[in-house]
Amino acid sequence: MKTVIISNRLPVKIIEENDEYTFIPSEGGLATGLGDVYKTGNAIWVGWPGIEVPLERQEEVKQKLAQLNLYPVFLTQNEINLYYEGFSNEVLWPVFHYLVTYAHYEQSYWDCYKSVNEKFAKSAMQVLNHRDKIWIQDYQLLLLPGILRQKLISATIGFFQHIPFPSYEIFRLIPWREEILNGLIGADLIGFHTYDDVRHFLSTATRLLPIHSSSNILSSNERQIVVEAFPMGIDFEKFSNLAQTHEVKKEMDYFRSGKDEVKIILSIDRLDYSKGILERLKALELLLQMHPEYIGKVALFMIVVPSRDTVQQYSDLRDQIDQFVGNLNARYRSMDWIPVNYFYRSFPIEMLSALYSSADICLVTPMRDGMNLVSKEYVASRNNEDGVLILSEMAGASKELTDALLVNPNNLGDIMEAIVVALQMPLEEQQRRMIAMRAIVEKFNVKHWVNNFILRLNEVKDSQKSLLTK
Ligand code: GDG
Repeated sequence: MKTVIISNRLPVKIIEENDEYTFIPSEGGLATGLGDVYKTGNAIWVGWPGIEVPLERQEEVKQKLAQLNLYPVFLTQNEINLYYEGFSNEVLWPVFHYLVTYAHYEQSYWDCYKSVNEKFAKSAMQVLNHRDKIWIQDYQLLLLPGILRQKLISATIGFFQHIPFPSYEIFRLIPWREEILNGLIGADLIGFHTYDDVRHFLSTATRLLPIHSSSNILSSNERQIVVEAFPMGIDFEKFSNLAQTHEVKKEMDYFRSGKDEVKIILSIDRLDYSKGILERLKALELLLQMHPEYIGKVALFMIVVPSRDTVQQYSDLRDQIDQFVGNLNARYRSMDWIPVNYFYRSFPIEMLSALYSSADICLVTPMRDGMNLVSKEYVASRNNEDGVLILSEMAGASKELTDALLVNPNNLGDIMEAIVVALQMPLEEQQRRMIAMRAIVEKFNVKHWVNNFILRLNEVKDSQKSLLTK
């Protein structure tokens, strides 16, 4: 019996040099957390390797990935366009983040989403047998639990969704809503980051499908499906240790030099309309208008990592950010100070760590976010136990990090006031809050999350078996 993880992307970085592919294991949160599971001989990870591989080279890629316990699902550019950029990112992503007017309900997206989910099932079946434990990740593969259930009736299938699950009123707008739910309930255990997502899913499923729920258990055709919250954690030790390395300390000294009189506010996101980047900039503008005493005394370091910018809404957002930052800086800057230091690129993790460690305030204000790992990474990096986290109520992380300054991201005045409170917060209060948050982030780390999910999946399956034998 082995564990099979299935996600849209394999946890690898690809280097293509002189017509030669090299695959390096990636260090993303999920890959780290699952490292203990998939790097052992008794597990395998199935997913798209991240590039279009020509037919004649697929065997070579398969063999290279096999050395890392990975198994590829090969996708064409057309499939990436329709299944990933189309259905996943232009239908599911906006609707699940409550931005329904951004959704494009294209039939061709849906058709391709179905066929790519089938393709994942076909590839997975090459390595699966009915005694394996299957753990499917995220919204790109909502149909996969149901497809695999039909092929392997007694399989153990877990599913975890990393983004929010919306309320029934929102979900029911999707033209293919029943099919999506029927796909999901092929799993034995369905996990979300928060209890609110669980509630939304249970009420949506019982209103749209002929199934019942009792507490957090759905019953359908003699099968029971357990739905629970598993708030994802980070690799606390990695972020805490990284902040103490010589390399990061050197970056910090360099970064902080000449800024003794300036308080640093940090913001880090992928380019996404769900992250509230423009609203954050507007709150900073409000601060400079209402509290001119902070002009020259506060600087925002804003990193936006390029993402999905082939999609119109994303490139529009990038243009709006460019314009806003340019305008704000032009109006407020002086010869030796600038309010917004904006970077549209990604940084190596050491630089990220130096920024987390140097920032007096971390400003995380998504309009909606499944969890938000940046907020936890900031907390883990604060070995001195100082610093203030301002966190949106709409991020899953706000349910755990209750010692952050919690704000409604739509209320610019609220964000501005939280910034003022943070700027004036005495060190003792910063430490009291940070110590409490660090304890939570350290304890409920990513390994805890993985172990907890797998343990629960085993329990759920065992209790199903004992029900059947009664
Ligand atoms: C989805 C859900 C949920 C960022 N900039 C750089 C960089 N990053 C890393 C951060 C962090 C990750 O990217 C972003 O994670 P988030 O959780 O904040 O957001 P999403 O990408 O939207 O993730 C989210 C998550 O899944 C997990 O379930 O929390 O709600 O939307 O780890 O450190 N990493 C590097 N350079 C950068 O410039 N190396």
